[in-house]
Amino acid sequence: MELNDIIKPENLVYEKPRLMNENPMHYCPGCSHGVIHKLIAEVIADMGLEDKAIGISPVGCAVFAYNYLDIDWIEAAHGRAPAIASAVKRLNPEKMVFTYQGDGDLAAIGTAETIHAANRGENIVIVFVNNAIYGMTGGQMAPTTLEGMPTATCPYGRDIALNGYPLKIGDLLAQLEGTCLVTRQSVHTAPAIRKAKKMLRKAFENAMAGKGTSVVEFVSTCSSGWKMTPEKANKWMEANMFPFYPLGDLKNVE
Ligand SMILES: Cc1ncc(C[n+]2csc(CCOP(=O)(O)OP(=O)(O)O)c2C)c(N)n1
Ligand SMILES: [Mg+2]
Repeated sequence: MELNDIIKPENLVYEKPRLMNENPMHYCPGCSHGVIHKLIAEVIADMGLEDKAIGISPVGCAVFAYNYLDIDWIEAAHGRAPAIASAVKRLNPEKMVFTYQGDGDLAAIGTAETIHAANRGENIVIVFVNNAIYGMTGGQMAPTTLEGMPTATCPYGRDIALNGYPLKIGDLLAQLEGTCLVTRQSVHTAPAIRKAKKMLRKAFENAMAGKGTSVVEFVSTCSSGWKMTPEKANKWMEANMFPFYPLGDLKNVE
């Protein structure tokens, strides 16, 4: 397209991704899940994988992910998405199979499924939304809750002596032979969204090329659970989450 065409008003329309339907989202204002859904919809369409993508949705705030993206989905029991994804991919190797999981789902009740699927090097993508809290059930402490961070079940802040250390499960997964990509991204700014989209595409390509397990962690906010405005939550995330969960690739095998 020529520059003159690009700046015509009819070409400046910001369109919703084709794979996102008209169902109104249930997410709170400022929630990262909606942006991450959008990126997944865009990358699947960009790669022409509309008929090949199978998502495994979690238990957590993203439990209704299947309501918003018009691709095939299976709903997993809490934490079991990587086990289901393993089976679906093995039975349908030509499909692009991904899980979509929160930190409670992936790093608490589903720790075993996550680690063993990644250690087996299943050719799946794990999309991991780390908002450091159990968003859906009212903001309880998650394994990834930061030291000193207040939640409904640790109102005075996470106490290491009592609750243990926050779990850097991304670092742990990067140590496993079966993972080919473990990357930590965020969607709080336009440049971060662009970078995250690139890495999501790389992960989907790895799954189609049979390179092993790819993990895309999104360091995210939860305005409701954190009891902050969306703007304050983004600032708090930059100041507190990023130093502990630094963005970037933890492992990227070419
Ligand atoms: C077997 C089982 N145990 C517990 C629950 C309750 N439960 C629902 S969602 C959830 C935590 C979700 O947190 P997370 O995975 O971080 O997702 P978020 O809502 O923060 O996106 C829990 C404990 C459940 N539904 N099933
Ligand atoms: Mg969570």
